[in-house]
Amino acid sequence: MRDSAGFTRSASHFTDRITADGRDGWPVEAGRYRLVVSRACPWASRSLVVRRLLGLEDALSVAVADPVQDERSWRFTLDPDDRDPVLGIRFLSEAYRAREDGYDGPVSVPAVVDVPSGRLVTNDYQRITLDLSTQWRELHREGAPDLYPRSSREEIDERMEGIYQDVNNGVYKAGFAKGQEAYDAAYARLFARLDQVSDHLAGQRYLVGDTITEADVRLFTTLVRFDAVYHGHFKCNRNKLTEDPVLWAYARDLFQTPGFGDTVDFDHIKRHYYVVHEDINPTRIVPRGPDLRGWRTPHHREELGGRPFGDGTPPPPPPSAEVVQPL
Ligand SMILES: N[C@@H](CCC(=O)N[C@@H](CS)C(=O)NCC(=O)O)C(=O)O
Repeated sequence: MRDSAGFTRSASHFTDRITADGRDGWPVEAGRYRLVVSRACPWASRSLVVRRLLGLEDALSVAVADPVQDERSWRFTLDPDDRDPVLGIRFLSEAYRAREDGYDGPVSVPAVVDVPSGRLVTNDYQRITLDLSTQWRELHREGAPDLYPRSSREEIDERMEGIYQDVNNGVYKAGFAKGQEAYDAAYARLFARLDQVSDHLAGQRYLVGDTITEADVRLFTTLVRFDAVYHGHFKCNRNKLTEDPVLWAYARDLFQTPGFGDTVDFDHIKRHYYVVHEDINPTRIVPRGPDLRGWRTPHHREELGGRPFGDGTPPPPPPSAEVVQPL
């Protein structure tokens, strides 16, 4: 984009879509794309959960970045030779630069990269999961749930918007607030929304209808980080998740549902936030707590009824290469 001074400002969002009809030049194709994530990142974790629920592991391979970025951002230091074995690159920024010559803007995950050309296709985290649900249908596993059913999209969108503003992004607004007033406002909105969501979930198992939808995936990825990171590091400390019986049971229910908890790596989560955000944690000390064993305890949410996968079935266990150290 050109501004009045005439220099070219790099786009920080790449919003091409991978679609069934290939309208942006990127048709859905098994094996063609690589999803680059950090297991620490809530936005990237959405795509990991959705990919698991839909059974897209074979069709869309995944690269997991080191949870701790350096000054060159996300890097593949968990892989042999510090290089992603499929893309052959050491830093995610290389895929951004393959897409846009000289790119020096933000490098974020999730990112989907075209394997043959090595070029970034999209880092549009709000869109990626919805397209996995609606555009990649042909490659879904048998029994995959419909996470974004047409008949309830309006309600799903509305719930997701409130949760995005006040919860998903709300914790960041509190954590990175530069002054008391901004922090107080974010804190108030966060807990007001969580109270509202908690009331709603007291009487029904999932956010919309009686099955898991994209809205649940998006709420889950924030809740699962709450006590480990947001409560302390981001000062979201009116109460812990474990102190809200409804939300805690809801989060455990999802955690124990195949496709959710098996994507979660608390070690990556904690190290990313506490080590990378030096401005709010200058010692970079990673706290030992909290005790995470409660995630595996019974939640009793089945008593509310609900059909987690609708007419579908739960996904099988993750491929062995993707198994995360269990709690
Ligand atoms: N803020 C990103 C959404 C995804 C995001 O924030 N990802 C974080 C990790 S949780 C990221 O990659 N940030 C860039 C960095 O930390 O270098 C965007 O607006 O595109």
